[in-house]
Amino acid sequence: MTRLVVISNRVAAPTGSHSGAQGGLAVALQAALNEYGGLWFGWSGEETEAFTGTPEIVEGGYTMATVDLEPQDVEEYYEGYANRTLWPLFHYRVDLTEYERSFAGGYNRVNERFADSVFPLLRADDAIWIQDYHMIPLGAELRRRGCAQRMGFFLHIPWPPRRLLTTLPEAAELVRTLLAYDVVGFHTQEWLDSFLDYAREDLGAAFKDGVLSLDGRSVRLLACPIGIDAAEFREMARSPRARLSYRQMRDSATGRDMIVGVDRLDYSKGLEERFLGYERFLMHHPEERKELFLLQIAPPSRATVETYQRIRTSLEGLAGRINGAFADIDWVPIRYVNQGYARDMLAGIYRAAKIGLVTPLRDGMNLVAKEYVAAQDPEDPGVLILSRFAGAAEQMTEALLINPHSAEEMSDAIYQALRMPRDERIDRWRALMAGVEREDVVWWRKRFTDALLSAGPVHGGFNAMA
Ligand code: ADQ
Repeated sequence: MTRLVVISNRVAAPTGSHSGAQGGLAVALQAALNEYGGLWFGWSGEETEAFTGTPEIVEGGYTMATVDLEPQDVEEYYEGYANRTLWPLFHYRVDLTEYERSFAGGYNRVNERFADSVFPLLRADDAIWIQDYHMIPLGAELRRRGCAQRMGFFLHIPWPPRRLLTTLPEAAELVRTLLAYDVVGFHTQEWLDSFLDYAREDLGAAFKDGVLSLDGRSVRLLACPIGIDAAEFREMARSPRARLSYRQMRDSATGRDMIVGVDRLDYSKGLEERFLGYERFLMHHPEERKELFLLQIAPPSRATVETYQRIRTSLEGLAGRINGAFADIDWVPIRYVNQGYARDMLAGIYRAAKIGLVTPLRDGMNLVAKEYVAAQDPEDPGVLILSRFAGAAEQMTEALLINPHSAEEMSDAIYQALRMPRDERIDRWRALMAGVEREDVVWWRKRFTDALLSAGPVHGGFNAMA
């Protein structure tokens, strides 16, 4: 029977405990692998003095195989090319992008190392699904080693506009490696179109019926928005721990309305702009001011990278300034917390919030927007305020869509959400929830694997995944 092989930078253990894997992607992939078994390969998150290439194997609902990397690998591949070159560039932040040849060299070296390590674990009839920007050239490396299996790639972050991508010295090379796959998936049509624009205009690729052709290779392009496990999340919102965190939030709110933001501490999430938009609201609506507060949960990520240290300092300053200017003896406008919470507790917190403020400057998808909707009380749902620049905005058109750069738009949307009649809140929520449930994580996985399956000859029982 054909196995699903998932390859991504970080992996989560099959026991259910996360081994450092972050966020929604880990949850989504774990669900797929747990259901069907298979192999998940990636970096352990650990360092070693000398790379061995021999993966450590952990068996459970699926097989987890991980390798350690050398310190120089981590510096150039992970902290360098992934976090300081591709992440900012693909989020349109050319101003923060670092163009270092050593980073590009390290990135290619580590992808070669991953290919060497995983190659012996592969079977002829595997279907291989490679995830995200850390591993763009891995498919090409595997093909070079003789892999003929079906291979797909999914990008979890935006694809930048052509003019921005051309600032990357290795752009053409990187894009050509994507031709090694049978299917390449993006969250939205917009990211797909940007990719297509570059491939056609700069490389002379042809495109017909969803298939891109270049240099004698063809690859199917797919817009495939990731979802959440909506049913699980809805249930979780009613669990005892969620009810407890819901009550704690309601009690501590003392009758005030809560706005919630939940994000990794990352400059792409628009946290500074969010604080400024909320500040604008406080300035423009003094009569409403003490009726609400903002809870911003932002666990630090990538703390060794300087741009992340800078944003952390800047946010602390901004929260301090706003609280200093507006707080009263019985009220603080911003509660700013830097820790992670268990998912069921998060569900209770979402449910207690009258407004979900999800305002990234650029985001591949954004799962928090979907989680917020799934956690709401159907009889008295809160209002989602969502950035137009999140991939999620393509699906979630019944949210209050705003430009996150505009403090005024944000302030107006907060006001509109606070005043929104219950009937309208219910109507909008029902439409949003229908989408979150219809296009959930199972739908996403199936849409991608179906495309991967139909891309090549069917071996064995891969159909069991459908
Ligand atoms: P991220 O940038 O990590 O993901 P997002 O999609 O919002 O962004 O997922 C974050 C996840 O982390 C959510 O599931 C959220 O609940 C969780 N989380 C955040 N803060 C938390 C906290 N304090 N405690 C506990 N959990 C917390 C990348 C892309 C996104 C894309 C996903 C999946 O940047 O655009 O949606 O991958 O493809």
